[in-house]
Amino acid sequence: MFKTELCDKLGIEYPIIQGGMAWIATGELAAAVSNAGGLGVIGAGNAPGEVVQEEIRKAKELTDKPYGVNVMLLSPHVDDVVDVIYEEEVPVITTGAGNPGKYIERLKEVGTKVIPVVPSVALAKRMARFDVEAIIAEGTEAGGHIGELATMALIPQIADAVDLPVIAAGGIADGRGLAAALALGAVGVQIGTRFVCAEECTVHPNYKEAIINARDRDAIVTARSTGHPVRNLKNKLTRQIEKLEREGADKEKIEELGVDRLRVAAEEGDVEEGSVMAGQVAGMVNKEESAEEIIKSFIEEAEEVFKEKYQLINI
Ligand code: TUI
Repeated sequence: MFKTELCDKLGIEYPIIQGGMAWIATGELAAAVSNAGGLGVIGAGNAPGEVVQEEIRKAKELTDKPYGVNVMLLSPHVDDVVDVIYEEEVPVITTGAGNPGKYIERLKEVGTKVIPVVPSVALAKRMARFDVEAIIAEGTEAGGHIGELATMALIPQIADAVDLPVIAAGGIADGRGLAAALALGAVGVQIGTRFVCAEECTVHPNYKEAIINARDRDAIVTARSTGHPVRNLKNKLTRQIEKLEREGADKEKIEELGVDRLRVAAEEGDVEEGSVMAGQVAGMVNKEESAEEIIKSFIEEAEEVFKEKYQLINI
């Protein structure tokens, strides 16, 4: 009903990839999204190889469908994580915060498809020189570590610049966003914030509640002065960081305040002292639902958009 070339490329039913969110996207969530017809993705973040392997094995037990792992290329364990991905013959990896170039040839041996996440045209062009399957273009509306450009401006520019399928990320939380992304030249979407509130997501319930209670202007950017801006929900931590930035504190001091804070929010459930990373769409996520319900609603809403458009054209 709603196929694009991404579905054929990855062997999935719907053109929806789940964001590989560190400390949040476990094997359970990834398997649930894959079982619902999307591509579920385990977030490796800064975790050691053995921990990522455990999550991969969990996902393999829970689904026979294709799934992925997000490799955070700044992780101190990245080489071990790539060894595990090779050993487990993971079908797809998405990558963030760097260039996966040096790993690609080896991963091809076991059939792993590589999809880098990029925030700019220059980086998209650099990744396109390698044997990658597609590019995820992530706009500044996304949660976590972000680039400068908005999704609306980024997608068409990357789609024009590279001869690869483009997947849109950042600022998309429902079928209207999926339809818009396709109109801009994307072949699919990556969804983070809405999947945090999936029933199968094992993140601390306080984290989900913080997103459900968030309003339109609550997902703010902190740590801009460090050169590594992060989008997270307003709380005690963001107020502390903002105060330091106003006072012109050293980059090191501000970065120190952010260390380990995602774990504090996601695992311990301390949503005041921790970093509750979430996208600008947090205000659109108003309930907990199963991964299947989320994917179904995306598809039904996007179909509705195209049906309405089709009617308009024919009036
Ligand atoms: O990676 C993200 N978002 C993230 S990662 C994260 S967890 C984390 N934990 C500890 C330290 C750092 C992160 C939370 N949110 N988004 C994808 C993304 N990738 N955004 C920007 C980039 C990117 C940046 C530079 C991709 C490539 C790149 O290349 C640089 C180069 O020189 O090759």
